[in-house]
Amino acid sequence: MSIRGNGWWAAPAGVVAAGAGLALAELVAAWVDPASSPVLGLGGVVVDSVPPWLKDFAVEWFGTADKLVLLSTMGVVLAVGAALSGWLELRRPPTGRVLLGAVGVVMAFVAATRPEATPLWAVPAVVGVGAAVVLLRLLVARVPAPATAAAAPVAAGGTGPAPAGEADAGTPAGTPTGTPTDTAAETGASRRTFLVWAGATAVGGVLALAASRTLAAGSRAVEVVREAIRLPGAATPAPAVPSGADLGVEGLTPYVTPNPDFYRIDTALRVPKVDPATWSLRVTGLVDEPFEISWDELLDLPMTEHHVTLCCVSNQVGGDLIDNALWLGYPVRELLARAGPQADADMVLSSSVDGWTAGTPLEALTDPDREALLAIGMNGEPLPEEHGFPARLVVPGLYGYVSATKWVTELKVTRFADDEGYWTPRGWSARGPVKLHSRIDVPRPGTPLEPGPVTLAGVAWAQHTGIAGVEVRVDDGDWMPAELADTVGPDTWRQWRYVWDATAGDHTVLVRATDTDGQVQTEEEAPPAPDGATGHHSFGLFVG
Ligand SMILES: Nc1nc2c(c(=O)[nH]1)N[C@H]1C(S)=C(S)[C@@H](COP(=O)(O)O)O[C@H]1N2
Ligand SMILES: [Mo]
Repeated sequence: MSIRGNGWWAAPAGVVAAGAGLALAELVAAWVDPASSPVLGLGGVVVDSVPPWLKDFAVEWFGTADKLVLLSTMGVVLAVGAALSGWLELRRPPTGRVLLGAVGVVMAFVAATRPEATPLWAVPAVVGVGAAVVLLRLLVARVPAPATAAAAPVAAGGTGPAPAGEADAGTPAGTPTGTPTDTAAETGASRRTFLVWAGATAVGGVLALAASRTLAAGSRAVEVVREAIRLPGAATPAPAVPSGADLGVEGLTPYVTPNPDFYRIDTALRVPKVDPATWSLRVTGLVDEPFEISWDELLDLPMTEHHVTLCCVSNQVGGDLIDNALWLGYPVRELLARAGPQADADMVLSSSVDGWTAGTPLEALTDPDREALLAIGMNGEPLPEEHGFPARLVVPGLYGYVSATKWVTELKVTRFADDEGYWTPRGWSARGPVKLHSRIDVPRPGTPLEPGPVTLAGVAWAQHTGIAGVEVRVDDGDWMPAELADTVGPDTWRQWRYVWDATAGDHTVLVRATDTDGQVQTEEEAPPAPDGATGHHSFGLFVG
């Protein structure tokens, strides 16, 4: 064991070595497959193992930034581990290298066992961490000795060859150095040597990362392909949105959500890049005639357009993980009819290119009165990449986690008894019909209000059943009927408005909806897991 220094330089040496190695891994991954990045692979495993309460917490606190938070946290953990490996390598070689190597083995295993992986996906981790191990040795060997320790002889019987850094500094291992002046000069020289090596490694890492980004930008080609797509017109167009669907209240959520504002939820740390030219959808499982359909074949089919409000099961009471769009697609029931589901089937397990799956009741997909679509268009343009380009499922009335598979490539006809979607073994219900709900958007809590007429407004939804009424209550008053906006049909949310004659003081406002079956939204509070939150959206307002 060498007793050089106190680890001050060894820790950054570890970080630089590991960082450069991971940057090299990114470069190799950009060439193998951008999704084979060991960091993304590790992140994917973390995402896949998150318990429901933590997922809820992350979505609630960080919203769509939850992935950024995850990747930053991973970065910090990896940096601490790398620093530790540097320190260990200095104190007890080769434990630092062993630690890095062990992490590398885990990363290679994880990358190669991702749902969409090929064995080749282990290569970036192996190359990157292999490089990190070598760099760690090279850098730690050049860690400058502190002025005091430099004068002390290295313990006899030290393991391994003399670290190269000592040779560079012109001090043979184990030889006591000369005068204090010599020592200072040598320490300065060895520090320079170390900084040159560490700096060169860091620069190499940055260059590798930059090169990997440039290579990955090649996959922007998919965006170019997307922009060139001219969507076919709808054989069955959607009814026009009535002008009364938008009440025009300032601050109220628009009836149709513009694509850039549409909420995004998925487990993908990197948006899958799917080229329509290589995309196809397979219909398999318990069917008489399994088949596969290409992008060009799909585009030739008669398309249907339909407004559907998509909602996430993780949505909290009053939450905004819900939006409405006009979808263009081919009815899933036609695809299923062509395959011919067998009598004992009751579920369709749809899968995405990234291995994510949803289990949807077969009857919801074959129902002639429910426009379950294999969607290719969203609000008049091809699906945005983050919303499933080139094709996804949209099923009115079901939460996204059991229906809305993005980047979909397979519909496997099966049984609930035999298969389960991604979220079911993670604490979420196998079936997820959307729950009746309503939300107050205007005014926002904390808005200064004056006594007199105050407009309360929001949205209410009961997808595929339809909203029949919305009522508002202030404090302990009666439930007062709100004005309902128009809608194209039961599959979308509806705006509502109520003009409240506000009096000075503190008040609590509540909202509840009634669906067209006469069911009244329950006040009973339930968390999102396992099958959707319930309770009245309510908050305090001060009028003064
Ligand atoms: N491939 C894939 N599709 C997915 C998911 C996912 O994680 N991966 N999440 C689902 C969930 S939970 C929801 S709520 C909707 C959200 O769709 P959006 O991101 O277009 O709003 O997509 C669904 N489709
Ligand atoms: Mo969701």
